Amino acid sequence: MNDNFSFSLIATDGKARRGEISMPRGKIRTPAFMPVGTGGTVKAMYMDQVRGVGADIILGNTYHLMLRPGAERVARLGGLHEFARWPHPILTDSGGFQVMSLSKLRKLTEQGVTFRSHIDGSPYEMSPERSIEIQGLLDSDIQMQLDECTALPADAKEIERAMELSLRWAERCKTAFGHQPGKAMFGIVQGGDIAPLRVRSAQALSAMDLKGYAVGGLAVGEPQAVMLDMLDITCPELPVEKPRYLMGVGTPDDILKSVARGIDMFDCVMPTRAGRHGLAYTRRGKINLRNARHADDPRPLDEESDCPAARDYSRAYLHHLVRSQEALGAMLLTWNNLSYYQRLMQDIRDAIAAGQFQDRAAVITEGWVRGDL
Ligand code: PRF
Repeated sequence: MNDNFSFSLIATDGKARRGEISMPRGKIRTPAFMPVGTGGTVKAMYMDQVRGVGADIILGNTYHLMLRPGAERVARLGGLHEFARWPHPILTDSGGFQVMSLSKLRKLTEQGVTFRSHIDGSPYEMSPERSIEIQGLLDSDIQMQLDECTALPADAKEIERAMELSLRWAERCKTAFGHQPGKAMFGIVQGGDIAPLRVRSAQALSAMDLKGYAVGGLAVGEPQAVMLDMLDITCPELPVEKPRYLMGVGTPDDILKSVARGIDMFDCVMPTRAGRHGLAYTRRGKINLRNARHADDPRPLDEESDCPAARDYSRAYLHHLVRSQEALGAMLLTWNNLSYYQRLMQDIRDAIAAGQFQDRAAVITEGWVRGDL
């Protein structure tokens, strides 16, 4: 196995890229979808199942883990891989985004952010340096810079201030991270929905020669067309030979359209959260298992799937589990949804390698809208 972090492009099809990240804990086939394992668990899934559906990497959250059980404790217990029993690569988000959306009484300065825990109200400080320190204590393989994400809509001045602050924090994170051969620290492009600010952010980060780049500040309230415009503007400013990660995105449709614009990595709570709310993603679209029309339906979610949750249980049974609020309902639907997402990524990778990405994307999209459920 490779001692270093490296990214290689295997094929391109238009702007879509088929690649591979190689690092000591394993390989990541791209385009990749990272299941969200916020607090050291991909909710309602055993790690064996997460691996079994084809995930090469999962995401963890600095914010949640620093509050509970605490980064120093995780380090004493052997790091997050050992603690959570996931020996493969882990990417951690830096905490800035979660502090802004979850914590109380936040105060943001040049130095960093102070806030109170959403769990017990206790006070915390997080600087760019502390975020990298925590991600190191967790033993994260791909660490993210601390950034400030501006929710949209927002004033241009406010977007610019947060973007420039994020650039200065990127420099500090780069210094704090130092030289760690088998690991990577990614910068995060900000700039809201303002094209010149996106270009400025992407160019300044590119000049820092980081190991990978995320596009942040999207899917935060703007229409999909705006997000796609921002990707059209941002991706050409990023170095071709480095991986590109679109944070917190998205629906299967978002993923197809973002891959078409040159994105390599994704994470989103959608498949796991939807699974806990009775929603199933399938080749033929989304199915709400709460709906009474499924009560007598003996058909599985997808008879052609290789996931047992999709193939071996009737919709009537899944409906019953969801209505009864049984844990197994959340477990089976999460399994189905992550299986669907990973199957989608495999289809995308195969299609790019075969030079048939656009055709394949059209067929996949057609399947959702035909609606022959
Ligand atoms: N920054 C960080 N994490 C994020 C985002 C961001 O902008 C987003 C926005 N979609 C999701 N997660 N650090």
